[in-house]
Amino acid sequence: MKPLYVLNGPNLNRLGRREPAIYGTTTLAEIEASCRAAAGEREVIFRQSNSEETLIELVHEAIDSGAGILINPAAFTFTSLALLDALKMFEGPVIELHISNIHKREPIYHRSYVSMRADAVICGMGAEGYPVAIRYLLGKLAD
Ligand code: CA2
Repeated sequence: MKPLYVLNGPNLNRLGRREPAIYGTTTLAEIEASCRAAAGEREVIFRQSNSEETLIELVHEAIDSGAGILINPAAFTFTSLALLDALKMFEGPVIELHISNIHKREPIYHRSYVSMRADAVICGMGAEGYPVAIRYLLGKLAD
């Protein structure tokens, strides 16, 4: 059974420590645990990188060996055509996730390149969105 890739973009390694009013108090390690619990038997490859290049290489890895992608691209959401191009090469389900509700924020956060490829977008559910997205991916893969 191919794994699920859960990819997290820049600064998300600092979750739980700064700006709790926007991003909550859950750490990325706790989010990882919630993803693994939701995935059950399905392997989860959970990664965070501050580098666009590394995230693109992880998408390439998923293209070769992943069943689905859950990605919180953080700031690369709004800037990275290269990440969008990589995701377009992936044939399985792609979920874009944001902890905060990006549409409630400044206009600069409203235009997502990644949404042009994502099959579904979750935002504003806080860290709870991650296990919801994992369950959705498992359902899609079982269809
Ligand atoms: O809400 C999200 O998950 C975001 O993807 C987070 C990004 C932001 O650029 C997106 O608009 C929405 C920023 C992540 C910044 O990471 C922090 C981590 C801890 C504390 C403060 C910021």
